[in-house]
Amino acid sequence: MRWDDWEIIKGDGALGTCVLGADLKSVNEEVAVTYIKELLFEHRMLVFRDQTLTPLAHEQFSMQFGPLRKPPGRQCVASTNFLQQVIKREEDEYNFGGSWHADGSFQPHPPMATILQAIDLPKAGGDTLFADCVLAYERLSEDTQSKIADLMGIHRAHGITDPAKYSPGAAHKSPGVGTAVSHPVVGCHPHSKKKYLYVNPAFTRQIIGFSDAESDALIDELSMHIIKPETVYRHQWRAGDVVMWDNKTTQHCAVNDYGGTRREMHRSVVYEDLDVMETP
Ligand SMILES: O=C(O)CCC(=O)C(=O)O
Ligand SMILES: [Fe+2]
Repeated sequence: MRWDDWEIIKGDGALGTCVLGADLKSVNEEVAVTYIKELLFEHRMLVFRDQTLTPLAHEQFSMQFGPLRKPPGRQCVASTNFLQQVIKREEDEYNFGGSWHADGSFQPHPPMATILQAIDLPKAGGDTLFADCVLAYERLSEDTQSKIADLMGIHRAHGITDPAKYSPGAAHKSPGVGTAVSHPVVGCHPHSKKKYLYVNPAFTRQIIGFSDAESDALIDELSMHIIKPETVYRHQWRAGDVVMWDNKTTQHCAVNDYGGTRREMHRSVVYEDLDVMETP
């Protein structure tokens, strides 16, 4: 089916827009890529059902949106240069992405999008939660919107030295590792121009100019606001699902509720060309 015949299904709630009829392995024209980008920037997250992407096809599909980068120290899927394997084995306790976060917010230029494909799913559980940070911003009171308008947050990667002990709370309170970077608390999407909240409990460490106590309180308040049920979509994975999210205007959390079972996903991370970086 051609891109202009795809069916776009969207409910009234946050996120979860489904694109039906697309076969991502045959997306190779610029016009189709541009259309997917427009859909992504408008809906913030897209669910493509019934896909049959080989690892190479997943990588090639992703590369059409911008340069790919692989997080250092992670193994690539065989025959690919950038496709990351996200696996939780039967014996593992820690799951990758198990606390609320925006990918790479600790980087000076975080990725534009992430494209995740289900490879091996548990029989039950293993959903991913997605929060709509544009809707979260719009649902703030005007007072809060003006209070946070010019604030900057410091982000830093968390250092998981003992994954089994890792918990979202512990990550938030830990000093973190790596270089600190700062981003506006209220971002402005470079393409849709929509404002979004950009604070997450995994990587946002401090609000510049606030005391530790004030800063913790505001990060907690905004983080809790972002993950209210009205702003969250819960994706129950099916075999063949590929989910693509705008990494500025959404946050996500992989639910770790399938102990003793294996789960495997393939993941590509797309960056923007440096000349079109965000200008909040
Ligand atoms: O495994 C998942 O559902 C999501 C993991 C995650 O945080 C990511 O791929 O960025
Ligand atoms: Fe993630």
